[in-house]
Amino acid sequence: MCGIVGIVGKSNVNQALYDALTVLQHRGQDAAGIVTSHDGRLFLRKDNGLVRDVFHQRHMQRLVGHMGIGHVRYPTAGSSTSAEAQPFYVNSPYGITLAHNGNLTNVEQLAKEIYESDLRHVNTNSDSEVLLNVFAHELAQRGKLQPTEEDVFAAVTDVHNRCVGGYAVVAMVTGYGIVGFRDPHGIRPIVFGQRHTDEGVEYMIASESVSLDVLGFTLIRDLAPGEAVYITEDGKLHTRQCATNPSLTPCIFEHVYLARPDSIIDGVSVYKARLRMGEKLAEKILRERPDHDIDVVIPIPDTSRTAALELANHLGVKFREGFVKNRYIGRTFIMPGQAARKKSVRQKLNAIELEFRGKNVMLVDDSIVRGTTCKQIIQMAREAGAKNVYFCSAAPAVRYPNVYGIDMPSAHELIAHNRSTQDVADLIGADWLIYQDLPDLIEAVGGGKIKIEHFDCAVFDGKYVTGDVDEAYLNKIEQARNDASKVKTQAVSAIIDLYNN
Ligand code: PIN
Repeated sequence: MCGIVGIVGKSNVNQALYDALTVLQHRGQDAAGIVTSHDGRLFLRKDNGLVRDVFHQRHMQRLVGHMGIGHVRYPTAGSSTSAEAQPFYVNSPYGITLAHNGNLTNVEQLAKEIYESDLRHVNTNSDSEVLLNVFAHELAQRGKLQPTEEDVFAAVTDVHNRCVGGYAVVAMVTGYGIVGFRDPHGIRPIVFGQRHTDEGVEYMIASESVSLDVLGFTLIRDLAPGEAVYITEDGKLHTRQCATNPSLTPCIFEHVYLARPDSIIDGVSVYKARLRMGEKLAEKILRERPDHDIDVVIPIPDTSRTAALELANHLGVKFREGFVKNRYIGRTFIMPGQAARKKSVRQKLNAIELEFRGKNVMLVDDSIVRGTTCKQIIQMAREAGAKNVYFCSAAPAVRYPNVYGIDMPSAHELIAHNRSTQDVADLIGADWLIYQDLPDLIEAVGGGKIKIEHFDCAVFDGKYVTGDVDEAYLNKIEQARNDASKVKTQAVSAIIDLYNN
């Protein structure tokens, strides 16, 4: 998961891009980058780290220009080098830079085509650089010295014809404008908006509406699946449906925990969706155990709070903050001769004992992925004196990997893969485990004022909306991930190696 932003402004956009990236920081803390364009020149700063650590005064001073794009990256297996920080750059045609959120499922085939047919060199193992080269190649095919919006949209159509997977993209064509586009299933989110200044109208394209709000932009709308928006350097806005068969199946996990609650995705308030998740969970609890003995509902901070609050309301049970999160977790220093140690849950969360002692507590989290964190949290609740520890997940059991840009580990790392609810309850040590039912989650997100019937729910039901993901593909990425973590080879290159063999 990553965050992307693009701004065409009337004055320098460096500060606005920086601010927008800090608002999107929850989408990726691994690397950050900004590129701006001024007088036909590009200015780029990108590196590993948080936005506040990557950009210093001297970098910001260099990032001049009235338009630019930015990116924050989430760590995925094998993507930790600064060379893979985005935006990526390719010099021909025009000088194009690109930032991408998502993942291409046919990257190995594209990488081969780019090298063998398009005669282009890709310098990293990132699928985003592959995507950039496909877009650049297709735009170059128009053979124009000055590309028009028609040329840009035709290139996006060609990208849709060649690229499969989940992708929300911003790309800057130096000296001409910024294009944003969304894959034909609309898996990953992307919105655009405008703000009025004394100098004229400025436009922003971003992963989430919250970055528009915070910077004083008004949301115009989400990009439709397959649609592109092109804003020229002089501030003219064009939109076009570039896919032949678009259909909206957005990633439901954005609502579970990826997106900020104050964002609106495809017209649905993430906050309201989470409230409804809590309501649905309460109904399920009352169906399963009408005579439940829950004394108190306690969220595991932060994402689950909204669902937990509504769950408690509907059960008529007290909602209490039983865990306090340390907002200032420091770096982990690697000492000579020692391997890097992960911060323990205990360093991040502390229990308020009086909320647990002698009580039957219902802990609520947004999801259970590996099950490692919740196991430790349940243990903490017991040590704080809880009589019984029940556990509720606002999402259904995560049983299958994500292939559209969320770093959901390979199947064998998922605690619920090939396991029943009771198996998982036993493994995490819960006295009772309740998962949200998938139809309830779909209703919670898509059953509000704005109706959405179909979502990408692959992590829950194993149905991949792009239709190209089969057992063999999943085995390949599992193998690639293992290789990546064992010998630190890059996931994409391992896929390519497997493909070539
Ligand atoms: C919570 C994010 N949320 C917490 C992510 C833990 C699964 N985990 C998914 C629960 S927040 S585990 O946004 O950081 O507040 O199942 O893998 O142990």
